[in-house]
Amino acid sequence: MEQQTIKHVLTARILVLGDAGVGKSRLTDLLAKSEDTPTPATRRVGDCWWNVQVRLHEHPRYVWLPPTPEWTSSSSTSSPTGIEQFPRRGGVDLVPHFVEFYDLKSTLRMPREHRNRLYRHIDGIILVYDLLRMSTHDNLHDWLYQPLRQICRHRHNRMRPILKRRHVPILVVGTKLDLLTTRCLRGSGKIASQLGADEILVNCLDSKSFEHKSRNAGKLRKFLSNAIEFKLNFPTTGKRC
Ligand SMILES: Nc1nc2c(ncn2[C@@H]2O[C@H](COP(=O)(O)OP(=O)(O)OP(=O)(O)O)[C@@H](O)[C@H]2O)c(=O)[nH]1
Ligand SMILES: [Mg+2]
Repeated sequence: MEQQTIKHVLTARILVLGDAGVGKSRLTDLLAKSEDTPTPATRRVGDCWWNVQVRLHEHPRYVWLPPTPEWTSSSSTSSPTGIEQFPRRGGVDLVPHFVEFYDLKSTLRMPREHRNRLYRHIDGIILVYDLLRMSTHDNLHDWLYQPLRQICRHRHNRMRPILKRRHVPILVVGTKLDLLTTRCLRGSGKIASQLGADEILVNCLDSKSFEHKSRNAGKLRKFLSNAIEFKLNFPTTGKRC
């Protein structure tokens, strides 16, 4: 296991976007809650424009171990030389990372330049809509446009949209599942299938919505790991690390 000090722990930044009142803040409370950050005071990080909450995420990283020769008898049929090929061996290291969730305070009108400065450092995006108001789902395309432009320009050095290629990881969350009485889900018309992203439907008021080993927790873990991979593969140049 690699020796790490707190100074070496990388931070992935996740943007939480959606219309006012869809449940971004309640959802962020659930996402940032962990064994290490059980109370709001332990996970809040100050920022005047954003509600920022932080948690730890253990990212599995595959490590190769040095190859070791395995000698077999000369009559062995598995290798014509009597020596097995040097088999590659490996194991999985769990590397801790900080994850910061940036939840927009929609009552504040933030200068565009200020927003863009954050967007270029974003490693994952969570799009939030209210299952009872499908107009909030349709507005997600608009929410995504500016952050994607900044990420394309500063992480991929491209002006054109990169949704066909490896884009920044995106997770779509529909909230207020507890209040939903009829099915209003539209399958292929949904933004998640257009983006090839995972989607989670939740009740943000239920503290068990992301319970350990649940399906939602699995999707969240996969998304956070993808965000860390994105950070490592497409680093930004700038002051933040
Ligand atoms: N029943 C139910 N209520 C919810 C759910 N998610 C959020 N709410 C309620 O919806 C209201 C708005 O939730 P917030 O989390 O403040 O919404 P927001 O997107 O952060 O809103 P702004 O910060 O104004 O943009 C609050 O009264 C929440 O308690 C949910 O899944 N189920
Ligand atoms: Mg809020």
